[in-house]
Amino acid sequence: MKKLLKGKMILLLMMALMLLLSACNSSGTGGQTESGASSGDSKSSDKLVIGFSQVGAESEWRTANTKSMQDAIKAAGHELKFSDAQQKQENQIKAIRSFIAQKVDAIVFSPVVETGFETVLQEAKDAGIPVFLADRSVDIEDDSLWVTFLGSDFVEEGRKAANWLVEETKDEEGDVNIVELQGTVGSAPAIDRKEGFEEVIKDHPNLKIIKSQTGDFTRAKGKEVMEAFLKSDGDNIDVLYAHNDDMAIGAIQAIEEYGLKPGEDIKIIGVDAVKGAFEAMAAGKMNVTVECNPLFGPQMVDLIEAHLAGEEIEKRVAVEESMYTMDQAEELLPTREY
Ligand code: GZL
Repeated sequence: MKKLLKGKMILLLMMALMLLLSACNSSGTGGQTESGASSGDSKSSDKLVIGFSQVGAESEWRTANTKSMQDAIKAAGHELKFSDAQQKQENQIKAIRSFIAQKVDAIVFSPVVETGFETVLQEAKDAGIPVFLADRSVDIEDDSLWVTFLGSDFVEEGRKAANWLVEETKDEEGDVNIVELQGTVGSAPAIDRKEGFEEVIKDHPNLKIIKSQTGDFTRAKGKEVMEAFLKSDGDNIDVLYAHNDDMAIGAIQAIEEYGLKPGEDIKIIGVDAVKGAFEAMAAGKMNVTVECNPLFGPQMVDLIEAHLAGEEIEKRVAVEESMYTMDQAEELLPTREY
């Protein structure tokens, strides 16, 4: 009798142990909690295949952004399929179609211009592949075509540039003649940085944009267009507003070759806050740069993993940024990551 009882006790204990083990196993594998958020690891822990269609390699900013994205995707253990569009829209459309054909888990896309992507983004949606906008956005009504837009507020960057100039010239008599090097025609940063700058200077009639032309975000084109500005208005130019530091650096070369002192005879305003701008400011050749932070790779990977794990994602996620002036450059230059 005793033996029978003992045997039953052991059986009951074994059954209880098995029940306990199976309960632990189900709660530890990211199962849903009441709140709907995933329990435990709230991100997809599977190895993902991520297609990344990048604008190009046109600037220091872009190179740093590409590295940030590539390093973050690799560090998270995911596979990256990368495409450099060389600033051509048709190459981005081809790349996205290729990612769809390869059935990637997610597409990250920095649109070279705001329009002309509806069809291919609809194709990605029809294929059930989520699209994440990085850096630049698109001008499309149907915002179901992308999960989120992670990037800077370019209009605010334009306002910051203009507000610095308002403060810098508040005690000056007469007109302040500005030449503007715009970014890539039709791109979100070019459109928005112009909008933000003009929104501020419209209340200061002495601040006048006398020439404005695209330098396509590159040093070479920035230098070429600044040479033309100097040829037509050289001694009448007080300020350069460049939509990125690379064009400003190209323009600085043109100003020196023309025989004027950049940073003194012509004040230089750039955007991005890349290392080249800090070097120019430390040399006294540039006055201010508005930060546009490219190092959001880890943040983008977090957003992709959270979305694929079923979490709600904000439609718009802004990148926090600052502004740096000539007097800060020497001290900050060694600390700059891009
Ligand atoms: C801004 C980015 C712009 C940079 C340029 O987020 O899209 O493109 O300002 C780059 O340097 O070419």
